[in-house]
Amino acid sequence: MSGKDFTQISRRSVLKGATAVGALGVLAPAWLRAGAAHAAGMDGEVITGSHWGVFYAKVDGGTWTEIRPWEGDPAPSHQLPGIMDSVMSPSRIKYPMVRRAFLEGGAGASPETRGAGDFVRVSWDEALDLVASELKRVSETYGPTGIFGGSYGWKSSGKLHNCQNLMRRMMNLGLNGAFVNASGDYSTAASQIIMPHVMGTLEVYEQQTVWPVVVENTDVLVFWAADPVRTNQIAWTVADHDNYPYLQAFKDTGKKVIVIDPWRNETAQFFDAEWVPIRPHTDVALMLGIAHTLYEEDLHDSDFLDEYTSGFEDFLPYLTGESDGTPKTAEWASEICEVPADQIRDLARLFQSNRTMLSSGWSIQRQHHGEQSHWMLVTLASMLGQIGLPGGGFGLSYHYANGGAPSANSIVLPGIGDGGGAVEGAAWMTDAGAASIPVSRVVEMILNPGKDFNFNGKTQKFPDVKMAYWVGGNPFSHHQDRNQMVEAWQKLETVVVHDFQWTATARFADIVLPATSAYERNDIENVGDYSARAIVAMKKVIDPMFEARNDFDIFADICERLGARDAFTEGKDEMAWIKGFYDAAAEQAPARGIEVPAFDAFWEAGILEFEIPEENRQFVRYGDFRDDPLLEPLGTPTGLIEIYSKNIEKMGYDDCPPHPTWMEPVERLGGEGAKYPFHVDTAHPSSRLHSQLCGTKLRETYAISGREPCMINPVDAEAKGIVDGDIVRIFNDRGQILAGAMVTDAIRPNVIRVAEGGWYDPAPGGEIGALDTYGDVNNLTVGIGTSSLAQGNCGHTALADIEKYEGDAPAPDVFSAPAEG
Ligand code: PGD
Repeated sequence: MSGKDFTQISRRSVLKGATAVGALGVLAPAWLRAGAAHAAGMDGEVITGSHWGVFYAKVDGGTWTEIRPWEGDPAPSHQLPGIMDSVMSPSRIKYPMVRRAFLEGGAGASPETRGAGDFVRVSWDEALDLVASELKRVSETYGPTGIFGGSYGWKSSGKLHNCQNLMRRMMNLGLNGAFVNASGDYSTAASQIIMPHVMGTLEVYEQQTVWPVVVENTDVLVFWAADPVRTNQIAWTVADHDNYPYLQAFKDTGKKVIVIDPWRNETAQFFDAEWVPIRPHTDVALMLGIAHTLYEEDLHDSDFLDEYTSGFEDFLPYLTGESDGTPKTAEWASEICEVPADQIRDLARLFQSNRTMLSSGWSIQRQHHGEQSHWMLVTLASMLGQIGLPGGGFGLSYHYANGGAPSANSIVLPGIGDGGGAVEGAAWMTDAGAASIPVSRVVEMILNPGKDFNFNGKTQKFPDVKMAYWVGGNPFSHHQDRNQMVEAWQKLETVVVHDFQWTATARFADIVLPATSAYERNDIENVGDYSARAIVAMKKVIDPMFEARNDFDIFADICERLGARDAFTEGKDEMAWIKGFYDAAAEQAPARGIEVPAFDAFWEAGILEFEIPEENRQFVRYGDFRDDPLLEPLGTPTGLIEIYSKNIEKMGYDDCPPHPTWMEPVERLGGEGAKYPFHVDTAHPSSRLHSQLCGTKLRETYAISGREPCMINPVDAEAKGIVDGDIVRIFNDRGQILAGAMVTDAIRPNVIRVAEGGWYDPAPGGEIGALDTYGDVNNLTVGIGTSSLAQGNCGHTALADIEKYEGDAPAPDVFSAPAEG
């Protein structure tokens, strides 16, 4: 892939993608054409938007026949054809379905049959009555903490059909807020708790020093566990892809790019970068080794540390070894991270003698003791003294949603509210348990009601949850330690899921409601999480397939049964809500000195673009703070960068000390007692968004022998007798999966890589511990929290072994719909 030129691949590659998928048969299947009959009459081409970008959809006789990117997209995602296929795929949920044992035996009956696919089709009325009566029964029987409504996930773009807000709106207005919520996310849980202590902001979702400044000023660009070429394809709102021309521009300068990662990722290949194949989970050690060299060679910036940071003097004895007898020298670090000591010292000198941008991804905080990684990165950047200088310092979001793309002078859309939010800290919660848990603790909560848990300085009790309601997420993909999760789910009495795809989460539910996809309804969204450079009318492409309904209408009907319909809908229909959001945003226009069209004109045009002011092309993160730390203090207790945090010291956690520290993870390569010889890298996929689109024909462009690919180094493959294309079994004490071997020297020895998001597909029988026939890597990962501080997920922490699978491998069975009963 090296040598890829984004300005040239752009639309061509998508069309090529379309051809590739077309070659697999992009023609609508027979059942779609039958289902499309009721959509007849909608013809022509409409504009809409998605996590993958803005695009046009062509409809012929009510059937969606073509997809092509918006001309304003500089680098359309090759995944676009998968979107069209997701609407038509055999894994589409067509009707309301109820698990047979639940229907016949009542809530909680035969929980071990969850996941077995034995469903009965019911009418919408039956299904909605059942959901409403379960909501009432569980809250009346178990009180306000009986229902879990912390449903997390990447749902679809759109300000109205935000199914998670809609679900909580139903619970707030229909159940008086009596549900357990969740805080944080699976992406950045550790950083978004530690960074406010260190920098006074979340950091991970903030604007970066913008790309034009980086292209012009940065001499050494370091991607530390970051792969922007792959991950900027998608965004939380609608992807703009504005970073791609800048990546190309940086490449054209010929300046130095270093990628620190166990695999030579797509970004390393694109830049033909210097690759530092670090041992996974040892980045803090490498950073300490670099920091020690800076100190030892008197290369650190004492003036910066004095003026802009607090607590370096308390960290220093740890760095030098004065406090624990272990100097964190390059040699010490090398032993742990397997980067040669000379190279560590060279990196220190290179960073210090050049304008260096340390751009980090998030996987290094999505692991045991993940809080330490970004804290140490900030400490290292502080010692280099370039924070707040053009092109220097650190950035935690260049790889996400096109962070660092200059921001437009835009109006910003509001969205549907959740109707009030759960009442955290209310009196009734203190006895019953926490009103909200850190999101990745859901399984621990279900398995341990009443147990104390720590979180960012507070101790609370896990509530006793009996019912879970999930919309817009796939926890049977995103959560760790799958078998422990299956065990927890068996404790629940009732599980309700809305989705448009038969994900494992839907298969493990009792009541499954078919939601519309984002392409079967109208909505509105900003384009570009950071650039906000347009607003797109997300126009309905086709009528809802089969019996799919909008989450909004489903929840309105449930609220009707709970006596809260009017409060829920406020008497407005879909287009009235959308117009309301637009009109509210339009009120910002005069203050911004811009004019925007009236709603009808906007809707007709389909997209409204905004100018990027010149000053926004010069933005330097922490430039103001650097100019005047007294007038522009950080939001930390000292107003400075906290290398030592007295607040964290007061919490007294032994798994999160008050300054950045190398802490052994629960398991790692080279770690004491490491039981298995391979680290499993679980990076994000190239041709899916988490688990989304795994059920589409796109899979046929990457699956190996029908399974999720597993990268393995040729040396390891030879030792294990594995060749390219073999079906392999990867296993540890937590679980076992099948995968397809991809032998490549792009991955370092002793590390194998299986992307997260492969659909969980336990072999027939489905008992706990069953072989997963497709390759959901979260069968192998640990389910513990990062530490008492953030309680984030450890999705990248896993050691395992691998072997060639002998015998007849069971075929994956998850990419179709269960029988209609
Ligand atoms: P998605 O596959 O995006 O995964 O976890 P997340 O749950 O977000 O699931 C979204 C689901 O929502 C899909 O099933 C989709 O069909 C459904 N959906 C979309 N639109 C709608 C709608 O309008 N209505 C309804 N009802 N449903 C809808 C992702 C999570 O995984 C994240 S964010 C991260 S960063 C983590 N990454 C890793 C990792 O790197 N490594 C491991 N091992 N594990 C991870 N897990 C986390």
